[in-house]
Amino acid sequence: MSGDPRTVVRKFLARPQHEGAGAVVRRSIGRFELKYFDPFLVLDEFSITAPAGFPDHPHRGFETVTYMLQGAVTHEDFEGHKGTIEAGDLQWMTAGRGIVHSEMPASNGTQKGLQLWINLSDRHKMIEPRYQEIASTNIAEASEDGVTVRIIAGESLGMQSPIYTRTPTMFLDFTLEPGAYMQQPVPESWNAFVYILEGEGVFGKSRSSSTTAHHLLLLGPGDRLMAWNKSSKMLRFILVGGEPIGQPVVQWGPFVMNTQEEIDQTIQDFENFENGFEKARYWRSEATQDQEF
Ligand code: FJE
Ligand code: FE
Repeated sequence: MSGDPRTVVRKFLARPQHEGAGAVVRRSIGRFELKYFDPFLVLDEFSITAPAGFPDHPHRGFETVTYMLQGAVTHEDFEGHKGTIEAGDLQWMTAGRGIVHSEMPASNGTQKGLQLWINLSDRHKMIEPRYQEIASTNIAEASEDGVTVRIIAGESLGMQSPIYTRTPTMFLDFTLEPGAYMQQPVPESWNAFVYILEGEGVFGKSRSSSTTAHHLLLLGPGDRLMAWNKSSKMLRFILVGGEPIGQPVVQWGPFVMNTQEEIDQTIQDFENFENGFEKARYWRSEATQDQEF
């Protein structure tokens, strides 16, 4: 490879905060100090224990990617789409012009996972909603020299994910045994980050200091990432990259558009059950039907 490897330019520790109804998230992208990392709007490492969860709420203008780490979450939407994702499973939801759904715990104990919000360009904000779901057993996995990678989106070690990414994106889940080293190409024009799930690792340069779990590392320019596990425990992290959209972002909670006018229109559409929110008028999720929120 001819270009330079990417190095770490900023580092954040994601501390727990409350979101939804009693849910706890470690938010890295989307918090005050890092409002947007084009095209990424939010990265949450979430933790929910019943009765906590994310009851009926809308989305418009972006995609949500939910990747389960532990336990299970049931989602239901206003079109009657319903399903449960368990540890290792993936749901890639394109909200497009509008989704209203609930995301609630589906088993005892604590459900953990990652949720990433990926922006859509102005041309794609109002597309039809779409789901892509992959069960854990069907996620491509490759291993080589102490490195195992699960390919959520994009490609690695010669294997490719079937997920279609409207905004070009790569999402790889790496596990490195003690002593292992990895190298992964990342397109030069893309923004990319690492989020550490478990253990500690050295990223970018072999001689840099190591980073532990729940840290987000923003990567600088370059054409690949190098990482080392110099510890005696397993290292697990995700590497995510995306093509920047380069357009203005106006966000109002779960609605992400390009202008304030479009946000005002979206709030009206939601309140009047129009332009994609028609089915929200009489819908309430089964999970929240008997409850008051
Ligand atoms: C949301 C607050 C929220 N992170 N991680 C405001 F919490 C949410 C939301 C989530 C969410 C859901 C899951 Cl399953 C996992 C999450 C935030 O639902 F959409 C808004 N607007
Ligand atoms: Fe949601």
